[in-house]
Amino acid sequence: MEKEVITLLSGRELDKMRRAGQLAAQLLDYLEPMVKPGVTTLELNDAAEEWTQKHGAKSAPLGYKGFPKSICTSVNQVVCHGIPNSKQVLKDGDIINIDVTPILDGYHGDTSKTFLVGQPSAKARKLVEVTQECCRRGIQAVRPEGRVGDIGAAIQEYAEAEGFSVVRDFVGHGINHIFHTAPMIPHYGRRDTGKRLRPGMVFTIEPMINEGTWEVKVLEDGWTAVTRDRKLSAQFEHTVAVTEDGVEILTLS
Ligand code: EYF
Ligand code: CO
Repeated sequence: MEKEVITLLSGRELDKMRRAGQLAAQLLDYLEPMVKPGVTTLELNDAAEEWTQKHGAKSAPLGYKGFPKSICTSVNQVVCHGIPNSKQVLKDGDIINIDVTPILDGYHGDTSKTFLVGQPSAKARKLVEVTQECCRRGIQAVRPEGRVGDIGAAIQEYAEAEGFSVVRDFVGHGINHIFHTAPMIPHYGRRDTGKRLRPGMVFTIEPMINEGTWEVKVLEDGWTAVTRDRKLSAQFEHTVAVTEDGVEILTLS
């Protein structure tokens, strides 16, 4: 089997990733006040595209492997890669993950957040809180000379202890001037297994946590992944860099 190469970024490249990451975080901040009952997912998409262009960047998802829009908008039972649509109107009680990836000066900043629309149920709010904490614990598990399995183990242990499940079919990934590259970062697994983490590695941590089964199904549009049991799913994502003494979150607001 061919050995996969994990790129270690130079200081100059890391600076570009920092700038792209900050732009991605600012884009989510810009969209947040628009997330209200009555807005369509296409309006969110179009606002994101306009803002991205105005800031001298490009939307990585647009046209990526044929994806038709600029951001992913994943509502309720949609796990990821939801396609913005003029007919999809947000309503009180929904949860929506907005996933943005601007490309600035050739480098990608990838981040996502699940927002509450109005007043979702207590169960939905708990799922969103636990998913955010899963992302935080995954990031906290990153250290130089640690291993990829440490990240997944931290996420899986917490999610399952809280009564939720971890999606297996989509994982975090290396990211730099390339949107998706090595290493893969599963959000489940065992400590002290998998590839060694080295300073200069940059990747996403983006746990998708489900209310019911971890199994997903891709709809006939070929993109939209939903929970097999149609129960809720939530996700948070950051782009992070392994440093000499720990981890740096590049997409922190
Ligand atoms: C071929 C895609 C390809 N993939 C990832 C490609 O932000 C993202 N992750 O955090 C992300 C966004 C997009 C993406 C937009 C398009 N793709 C999606 C679904 C299936 C697929 O198979
Ligand atoms: Co993303």
